[in-house]
Amino acid sequence: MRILHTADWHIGHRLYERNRIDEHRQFLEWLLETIKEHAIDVLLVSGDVFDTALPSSEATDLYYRFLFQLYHETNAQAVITAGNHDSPRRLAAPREFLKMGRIHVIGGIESGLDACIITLNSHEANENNGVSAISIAAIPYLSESEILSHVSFETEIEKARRYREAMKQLYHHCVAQMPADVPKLLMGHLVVQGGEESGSERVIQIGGALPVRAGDFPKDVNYVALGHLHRSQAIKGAGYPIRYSGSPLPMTFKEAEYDKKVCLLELGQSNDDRFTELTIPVFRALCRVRGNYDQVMVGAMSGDWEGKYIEVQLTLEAPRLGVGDEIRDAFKDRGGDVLIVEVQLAEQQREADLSAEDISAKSPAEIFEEFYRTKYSAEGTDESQLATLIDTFTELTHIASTQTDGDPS
Ligand SMILES: [Mn+2]
Repeated sequence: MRILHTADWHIGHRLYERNRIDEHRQFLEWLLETIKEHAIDVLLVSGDVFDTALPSSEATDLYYRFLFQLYHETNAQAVITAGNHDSPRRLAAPREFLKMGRIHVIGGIESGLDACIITLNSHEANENNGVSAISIAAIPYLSESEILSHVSFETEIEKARRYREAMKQLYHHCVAQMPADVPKLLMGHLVVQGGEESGSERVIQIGGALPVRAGDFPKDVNYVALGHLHRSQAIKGAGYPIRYSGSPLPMTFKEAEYDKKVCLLELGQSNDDRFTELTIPVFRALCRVRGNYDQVMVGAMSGDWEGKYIEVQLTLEAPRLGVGDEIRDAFKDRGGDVLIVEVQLAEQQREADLSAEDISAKSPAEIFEEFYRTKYSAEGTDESQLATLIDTFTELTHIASTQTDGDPS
């Protein structure tokens, strides 16, 4: 049985006001071809289908056209969950109708956890190494308030612990409800400790809730298909693959520095599973150009910028009027579209380099203290309050670094 895992499509996303619908259209065309080519039985989409809770008609149209093609042109079934960017109710509104097309959509958990457990049968059991059914816990994004009842006397630390504990219980409950003798897959749209953010995720759990750890997921599971972090990555420590597929499009210029992927899982008999990654083509290149004025202009005039989006990080000795337009025009002459010109004065650049050096020599508590003093300097620092805060901060970092029942590497 062949499973394809993807997440964080963010259809409708705009990059500096540029519409990316063509990139999404090309991705979904590629995805459909990939599903056919690899004879995929089940497509998993682990949240953030759309970029906003109220997607445009253009974005909605693209999504439903894809679902129709998936139904019409392939034998694949699909399981789609809501992420923090989606409206759970809106995404799940056509669920009964989509079910007729082998597409299962889970928005929220208001109908109970058992409604999130989906058992799928394969069309061609014999061709699929004898694996004829799988069970999937399709858990959508759950906010802290959804999963924790409000108890006002709890400290923040207790609350954070309870979130982690609640998520752990939730997955254990699901696995306990699943048929014993079929492969088990878990879905989730959350942060698992050890995962690397890339800055575009809008992670709101962190800071409040303690992240779930690899070791919190139940045993006797074949694969965990995660969404939320946009960088494709594996989380170690469970004895089976826990993967973030990552987003198919780079959401920022920084994210364009690594490959975008979908995950292919082939379930075999007696846990003989095979896992591979498929690299998604780049539909529109995102390029970063750094340097002083001369370097950037030479780069603009000598490069091939046709169809590319460009971020320029320009270092100037002194402020200079109209420099942004000059740079935009230079790239435009060679087919490039400059989305942003970030100007930094050489003096600031040197200061930034210095403080970056500084930071690596300091302890987290020292950095926290500095941050606090800078942020609240105008109000005058309450030293005893600051001392208490530093103690709490140290305690928290201590908890984070000593609880190693998972493998944080
Ligand atoms: Mn996302």
